Amino acid sequence: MQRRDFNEYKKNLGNKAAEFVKSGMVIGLGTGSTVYYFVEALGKKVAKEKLDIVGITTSNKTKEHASSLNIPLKSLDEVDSIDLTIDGADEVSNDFHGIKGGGGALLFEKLVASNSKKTVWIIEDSKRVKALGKYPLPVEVVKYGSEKLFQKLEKRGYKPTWRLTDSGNNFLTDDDNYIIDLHLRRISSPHEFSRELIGLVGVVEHGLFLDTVDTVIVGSKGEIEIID
Ligand code: ABF
Repeated sequence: MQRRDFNEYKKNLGNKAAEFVKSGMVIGLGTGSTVYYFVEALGKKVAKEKLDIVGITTSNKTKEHASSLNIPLKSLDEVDSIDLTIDGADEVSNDFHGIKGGGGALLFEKLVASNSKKTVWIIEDSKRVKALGKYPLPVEVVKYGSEKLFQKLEKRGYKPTWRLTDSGNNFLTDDDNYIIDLHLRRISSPHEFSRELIGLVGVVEHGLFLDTVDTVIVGSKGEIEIID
């Protein structure tokens, strides 16, 4: 698919998601290349319609982008709750569970999502899967003892790899933690696996977003499908 078409899909998805935003709302602003277009559309809507909204960001990257568009922002603890969060995802299964964190923002994304009345994911059709796991599962870990944790994951057969920057250093999240990606191919019992991972000392959070999303907006070949 031409890169231009791909970005066209993302733009359509971003514009469609912006239609969900009403004045007076507190909006969770996700992270990723599709959400980028939602934030662009939201910035235009705020300016054109003098929309009275507050954004709660999920990453420094989104914070910089939203600030550059004069979208009013607050931190999560400055609001009572979030009315609507728009975010991306890396994989979405038929039963509406997801893998997120390809962009490294999973912790703040899950914090924002877990404080949102409604969560909407905007994804390109190729992200839809029967079962989760083909996409490497991001696990955010504290630095101290992370080598030991890596070895533990290796012993359990989870095929861990360190998330690295282009220069080969450990990728650091906005919360200054490391990310280990697990190459599982298929996660047969996501809820059980979620409990196992979160039970490991040193794991801060992982990219399994279970029972989280309310609506998925899917873009493909110029069509937009809204699945509730
Ligand atoms: C974000 O959206 C991340 O969790 C995920 O990596 C990213 C994927 O979206 P896109 O493909 O639009 O960049 O929420």
